[in-house]
Amino acid sequence: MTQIQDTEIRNLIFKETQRQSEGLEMIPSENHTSMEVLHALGSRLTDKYSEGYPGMRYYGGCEYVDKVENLARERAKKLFGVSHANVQPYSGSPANMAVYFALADPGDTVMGMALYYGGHMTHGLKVNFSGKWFNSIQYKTGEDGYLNYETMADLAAKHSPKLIFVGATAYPRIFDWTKLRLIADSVNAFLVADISHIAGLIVAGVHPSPAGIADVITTTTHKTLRGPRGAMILCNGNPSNPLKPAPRTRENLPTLIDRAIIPGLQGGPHNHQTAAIAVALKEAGTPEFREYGSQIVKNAKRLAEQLSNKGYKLVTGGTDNHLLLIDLANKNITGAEAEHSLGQAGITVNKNTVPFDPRPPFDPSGIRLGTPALTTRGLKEVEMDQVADWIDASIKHSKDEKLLMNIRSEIREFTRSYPLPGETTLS
Ligand code: DSN
Repeated sequence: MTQIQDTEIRNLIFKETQRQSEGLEMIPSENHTSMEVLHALGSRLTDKYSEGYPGMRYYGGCEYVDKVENLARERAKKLFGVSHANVQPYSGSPANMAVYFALADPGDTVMGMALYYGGHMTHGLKVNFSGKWFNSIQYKTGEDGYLNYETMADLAAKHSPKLIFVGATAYPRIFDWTKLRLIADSVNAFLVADISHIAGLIVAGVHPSPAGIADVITTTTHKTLRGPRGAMILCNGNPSNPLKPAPRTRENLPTLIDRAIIPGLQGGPHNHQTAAIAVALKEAGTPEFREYGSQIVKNAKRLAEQLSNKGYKLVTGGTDNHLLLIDLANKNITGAEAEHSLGQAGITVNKNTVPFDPRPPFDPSGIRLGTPALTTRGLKEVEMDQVADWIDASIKHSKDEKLLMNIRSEIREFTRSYPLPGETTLS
């Protein structure tokens, strides 16, 4: 394990590793990175300041971090099929903030998917910067849980947003980028695709890519893409000197984005994070990763089928991607209670609102769960049947602590056959 001499922290790292190893991590935005990614994160690159961009830094000694960042940028461009990549955003929210900063002014009208219908805070939630600093128009799903493109088009026509954010944290279906482009074009808005949840699926070819359709793509790097915590902003256009301001045109997107990150919002890039992103991007370019992405979806579909057969009400009736959103209203249990009992059994999920949820966000009706991390450990469809049985039993018998402990033991035994990446033994 770790060489850290600080025993308090070392023990906590050990405990967390053990928790992950002996349980089933099913929060759909989480994953298990490779040891190569972890090694890059724990490297001396963390010591280096390098404000600016490769070849244009405000600090000396950047000859190697320049090469690291260039490698990350080149790999991102190739993998996603775009001409420009900024790999410096510290994480997803700062990446999205940079896009607003680049393409809109405070007070401008922007449009995004409501958090409680599957969107993200930075897509215009009233208490987030995106809803406080901008005139945020929020679209919802229809009663069936699907995005309704006609309603979105009407909303855009009515409000003429300057930019439209599309992307989700709890939407189990495919995005139709072409329809979304038409909506954005109808009001001359920039279209921003936040693919944080589905980036790995896009790379694997099991979800359509917005590259060449959306104006800007943002993504975190630690979800289905299976890299370190971090984010990227991708676009096309002609980069010019990021030290000089540029008019807001599509041609200038690279410069607008780069200037929004620095000097607009951030200081020194996290070079250890950039190196780990580069490593993850190389891994994501392999045939094994394509196989992985495709298996994530197969596993999610199988789990959806099994849980539906057991009477669970899945939002939209199933899934096209890596996640399931379950409305527990018919199961006489709240999302928070289910999160708790599943946690006791060793299955980590999160409580989540469902569309038109009658309950409040902190005590919602549903749970959100997904297959990226389990698929990394090598679980396939047949194992999803067992996982569905454990989920069902833990929800049905949520008050039976003895049963939950028995399931926990079964899961602990089961997971010994599915080690975390690089894990041989815990002791
Ligand atoms: N926290 C992320 C998620 O769980 O989906 C979104 O930022």
